[in-house]
Parts: sequence; C-alpha cells; structure tokens
Amino acid sequence: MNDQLPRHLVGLSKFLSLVLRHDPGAIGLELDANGWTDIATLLAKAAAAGRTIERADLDSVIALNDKRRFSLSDDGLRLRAAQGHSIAVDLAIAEATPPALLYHGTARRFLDAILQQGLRPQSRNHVHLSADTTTATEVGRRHGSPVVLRVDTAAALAAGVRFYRADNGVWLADPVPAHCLALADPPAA
Ligand code: HQG
Repeated sequence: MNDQLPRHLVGLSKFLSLVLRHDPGAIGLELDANGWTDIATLLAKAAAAGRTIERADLDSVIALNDKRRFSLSDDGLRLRAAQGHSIAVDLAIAEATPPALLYHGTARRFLDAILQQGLRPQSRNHVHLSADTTTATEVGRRHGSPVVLRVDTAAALAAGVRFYRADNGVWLADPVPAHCLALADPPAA
C-alpha cells in the first residue's frame, strides 16, 4: 500500500481520507454537494485545528498516492476524495458500462452473509469493485483472510444495478444481488 508515497506522508494521506470521506466537521470544514473543498480553506481549517499542512506535502500526497485517492479540480484549486465516502456526496460521475466481470475482495468470514444477502455498501455510499483479482485480493486482505467474488455485471445490469467509475478507476455500484455473485477462480499457481 502507498508504494510510492514516502512513509512520512502516509499519516497525511489518512488524515485527508478521514476529512474528505467521512468527517469534514472534525476540522470544521464543509464540502460542497459534490464532495469538493477549496484547497486554501482546507489548509486554513486544518491549521486552525492544529494540523499544519505544507502545500508541498499536500501536492506530494495527491501526486504520489498509489491509488490516486484524491482528485484535483481542473483549475487546480479544489480537492476531493475520488471514492470511499460515507458522508452523503454526489460525485456526479456518469454511469459507466462495466466489463463483463468485476471483482470484490472481502474477508472469508463475510462470505456466507454476502452470498445470502448480496453485496451491500455497509458504511459507504457504494459497493466498491475492482477490475482485477490482484487488487481485489489486496482489498479483501484489509479485513482478514481474503477471498474474491466475481460479479456477473450483465446479470447485475439486468437487475437494475448502476455502475460508475470513480476518478481513480475504482468501480462503484449499487447493492449487488446475490444471484450475480460467484467465487472467483483462485489465481493460477
Ligand atoms: C463487506 C479501500 C457482510 C465487504 C479499498 C467489505 C476499496 C458485507 C466490508 C475501498 C456484506 C465493507 C472500499 C454483507 C459487503 N454482509 N459483509 N451483505 N456486503 N460486505 O472497507 O470494499 O484504501 O467499507 O465485503 O481499496 O472493503 O480506503 O469496503 O469487506 O476501494 O482508498 O463489508 O476502500 O480504499 O468494508 O473497501 P469497506 P471495501 P482505500
């Protein structure tokens, strides 16, 4: 994780994820309806809350983050998290046509519930899916012994599931019914 991000910037990346995805109020910040903050306001609010952020460090986190977690506006003045929100934001990204298969990495202990109930977004706004099993395995490992499900996207589309592609390429979806899910083949030895 954070392969290219210098170790001393990992804490800043996590702080930005907290503020821009889950709890802007922690530093008295308000995001707009689409999840953006003005960078000058972000830096001022963070400083007032006791967290001074060097502009160069912020630029490094945005540029070097392995998952491109943070998106800059076209004019370079505003910042938002690309995905992963638990607060209500409208990312205003267009529905996208997914590849035939997408993957979801989870922990083995969640498998029975997921195969019964389908994939739910839990605390986030969307179900998060990956385009490849390697990435999905890493996502699953965050929760425990990883297992990868494959999503039959044609079946999901037929069931009314909408798919979106976040600024950083992560696939986002509505809840995915169980009949669209199957265990993915284990990676070739
Ligand atoms: C599981 C990271 C029981 C689901 C990653 C997952 C991703 C169920 C957990 C992004 C369930 C939620 C999101 C059901 C789903 N019953 N468990 N019916 N449906 N679950 O962290 O997808 O590094 O909210 O399988 O790379 O793991 O933060 O979602 O295990 O892109 O940038 O409930 O977070 O990105 O966990 O990860 P999460 P996720 P960052």
